[in-house]
Amino acid sequence: MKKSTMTLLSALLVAPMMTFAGSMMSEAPDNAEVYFVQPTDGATVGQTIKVVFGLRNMGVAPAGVDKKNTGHHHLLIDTDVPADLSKPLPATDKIKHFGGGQTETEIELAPGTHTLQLLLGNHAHVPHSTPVVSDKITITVK
Ligand SMILES: [Cu+2]
Repeated sequence: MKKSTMTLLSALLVAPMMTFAGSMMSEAPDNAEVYFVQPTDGATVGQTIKVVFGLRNMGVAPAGVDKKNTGHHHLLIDTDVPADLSKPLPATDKIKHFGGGQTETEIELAPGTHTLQLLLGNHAHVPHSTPVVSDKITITVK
């Protein structure tokens, strides 16, 4: 057998196993939905903002708890959803984790226009295979 054929064969055998072992993603139901209860899109708010997270057709579980059809909230502030959703979400000033299973928070923002978006992550902070992400809302802080 030629070396190139062997390489191809081993790649074919190894690739599916690596995909399985390497993926930290969880499945989400098709009708899963994450949204802001408050604030609403276009709202004008003070500098201390109560944010309430809504989730339909899935449950909230703390980080570390691997239970089907659950996840925990991540609040994206003035940033886009990361391009690579196959990895755990970083924890930054712009990506806040609610790994305790919290469904609301209070944030402080400077006066001006800001965007907020919610993205659900699984037990390992990885977005689901079909990402459960809210609309991006814009608020004005006075
Ligand atoms: Cu997280």
